Amino acid sequence: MQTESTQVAIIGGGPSGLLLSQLLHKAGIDTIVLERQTRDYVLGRIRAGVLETGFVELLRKSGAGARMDREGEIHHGFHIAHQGRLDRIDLARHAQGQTVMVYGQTEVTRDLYEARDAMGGRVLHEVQDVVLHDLKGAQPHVTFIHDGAERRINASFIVGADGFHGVSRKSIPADILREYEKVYPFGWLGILSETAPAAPELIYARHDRGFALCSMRNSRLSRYYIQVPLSDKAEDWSDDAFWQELKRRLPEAVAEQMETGPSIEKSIAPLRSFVAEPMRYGALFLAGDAAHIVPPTGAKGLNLAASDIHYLYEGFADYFLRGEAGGLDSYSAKALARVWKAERFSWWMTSLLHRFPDMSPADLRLQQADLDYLFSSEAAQTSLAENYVGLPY
Ligand code: RFL
Ligand code: PHB
Repeated sequence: MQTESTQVAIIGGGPSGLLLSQLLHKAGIDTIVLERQTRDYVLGRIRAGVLETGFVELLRKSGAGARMDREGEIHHGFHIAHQGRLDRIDLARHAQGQTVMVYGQTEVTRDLYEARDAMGGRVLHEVQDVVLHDLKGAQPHVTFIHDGAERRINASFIVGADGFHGVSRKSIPADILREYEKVYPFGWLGILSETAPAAPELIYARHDRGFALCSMRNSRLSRYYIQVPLSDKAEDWSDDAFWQELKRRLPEAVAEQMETGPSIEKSIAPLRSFVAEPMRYGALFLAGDAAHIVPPTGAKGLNLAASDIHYLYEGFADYFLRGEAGGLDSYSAKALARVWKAERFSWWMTSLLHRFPDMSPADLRLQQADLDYLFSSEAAQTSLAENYVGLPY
């Protein structure tokens, strides 16, 4: 069997794995990334669109931030539509000048792949049957099939950045791993269309018919979502039906002047809160969606992956460059402390804005009161803003 060695073997070539690989390479630490899909498949997934300052800084530090700085859009606030009103959260004012960057995950991933190519980084695509071995032993290693041949990589450490459905988390023994999960009784139907965004800033809408979101990728590419029952299928929603339902959930002034057009992507994502603890087992470290999932309402999924990668990068740099293991030893506790706060925020924002099927009249009035309180209290807006721009690492 062909065997090679590296300092850090990374399972998963999504944003978490690529960002870590790129940062470590720049610090002189060797990595190999193993990705199950083709590069085109990874780049075909339409996901997150809002980046926190921490993510933006990490991407710049990795050397892959130039196009984001040219093409990304800085947003100073966003809107919440409710009870016929359109209220604004002023991020810059309530979060001490902090803002968010609107730049799609697809573009981030493309930029990271190009940066990996430019540095001669090793990313193996279409690997199959990845198995993690000897995580608590003397020679941690990974075996897999690539180009029809069985291969082995010995590594000092293995990072599981292989998303929610990956193998890494499942390699932690069941008596060690604790999983916490909350599944929501609805999903988001999302479309991408080559139309001008409905408004210059994002609009999150709470409506009796269900939640809606107007987002964007750039001045000619819009991303819209509507809350739908889990039993719905994307292919059963025509573009016309989507636009009609979206408009019903938005303030009239927004709906009336909105540009519509054919969708170029349409999919349904379920909503879930999930955390796996601990995030380290021997030589294995979990990062990003492999360890936690949030419902997308606060735009935290990709941003949480970035804070994991920041802590891991610092830990590996301390270990390999300075001989100190403290950063790696405290990784799980440090990452989880931030993860749970983002879980809380995403759950709260989801609860604030969605129509749950079992809501009683009392629940509805409480939800309205939560929104009324938010826009009557500077303290409540500050709390929302500081979470939305991202809690400090
Ligand atoms: P990813 O992006 O899932 O990447 C993991 C990679 O690992 C590969 N893989 C394997 N490779 C080798 N061997 C195996 N056995 C493997 N199993 C899996 C996969 O092919 C994949 O390439 O995880 P990562 O890097 O941690 O990044 C996390 C983000 O992708 C995620 O948090 C966000 O996209 C979440 N998310 C959203 N976040 C937002 O902030 N805003 C959004 O609008 C938003 N929309 C979404 C989303 C996640 C979705 N998923 C996971 C279904 C919409 C969807 C549909
Ligand atoms: C998106 O643009 O895809 C997006 C933006 C904000 C969210 C979720 C998704 O909260």
